[in-house]
Amino acid sequence: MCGLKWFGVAMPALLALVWSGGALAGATLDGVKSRGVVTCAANTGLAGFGMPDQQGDYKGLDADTCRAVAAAVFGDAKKVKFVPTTTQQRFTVLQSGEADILTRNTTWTALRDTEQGLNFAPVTYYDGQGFMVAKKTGIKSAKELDGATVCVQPGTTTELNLADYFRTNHMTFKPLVVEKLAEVENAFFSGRCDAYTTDRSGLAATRAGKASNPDDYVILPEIISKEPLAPAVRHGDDEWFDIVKWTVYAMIGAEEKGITSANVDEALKSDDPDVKRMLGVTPGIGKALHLDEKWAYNIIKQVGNYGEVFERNVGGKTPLKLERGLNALWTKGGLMYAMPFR
Ligand SMILES: N[C@@H](CCC(=O)N[C@@H](CS)C(=O)NCC(=O)O)C(=O)O
Repeated sequence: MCGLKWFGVAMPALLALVWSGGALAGATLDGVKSRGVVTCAANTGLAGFGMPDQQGDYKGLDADTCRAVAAAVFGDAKKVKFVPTTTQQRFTVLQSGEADILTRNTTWTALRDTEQGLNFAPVTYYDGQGFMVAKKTGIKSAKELDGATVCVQPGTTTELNLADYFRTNHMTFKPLVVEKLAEVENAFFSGRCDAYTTDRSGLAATRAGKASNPDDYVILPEIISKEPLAPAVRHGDDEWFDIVKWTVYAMIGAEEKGITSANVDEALKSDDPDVKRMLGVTPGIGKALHLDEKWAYNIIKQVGNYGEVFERNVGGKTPLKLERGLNALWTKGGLMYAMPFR
């Protein structure tokens, strides 16, 4: 039998149209508006990406992505709420609807993008996994780690890549798996593991923020994986997915056009048709996203372009001192590239 029919559409097909993968199409923006905040699943201890300061105000590149979405939706980057999550909880918090976006140094992988029901917005930080050791060990390469005890957090790509790397290189290791970041860091700094492994940005954050003397630790040269870190939303709500996607493109696109938080008002007078469409001087994109035409203007004015966000949180003048590298614009040898504003 063909089951229930409604206006000629088979019921299961209709349900699949409206309800796919856990999110009601269009429901997220409505929910965000009625709550008056964009809720983001956040990291609680990763300097430069997501971490509350002493006032409890979340700081970092991921936190700023959340603020940028709030600027796009409400014209007010402060209308955000952060839900603290661990590596393991982050997906459930998004899936259950407790958060509208996952902004928590999360790697875009095939199974997360499919089976786990996530849709990834553009990458906000191209990373790769590395190892950190104490300088006094004299270890210069990951190839010298045969037989080492390695500290790692569960529920991460890190744990999986670690096993792949040692197996591929015919080496053995003893994993010391610790769920809480502070505890895994303590285990490493107190010498319970020979090496600590995670995304290289995370190693830089831990070394800068938690080591009693950062110079006593070295990050080994090997990059053993690709870790494209990107914001994610639930499957099934294209409207919300578009908003988060184009928020990231607005930040990258603004940097491509040389538009900053400081000169965006000047840029409103630009003759460049792309800039006019991006800033809503020529209307259309805002309406298409179901947002105010000033959506991108508000992001740039209140949060900044991608380069500003990068430098403020993780760049050369911050304790992390990360170089742009792969995160430079495509015009400068990197991978950051905004889709056309038309
Ligand atoms: N990018 C990797 C790793 C993400 C991850 O959770 N990294 C750790 C180490 S940098 C972390 O953020 N820990 C913070 C915490 O557990 O509070 C993934 O998506 O699985």
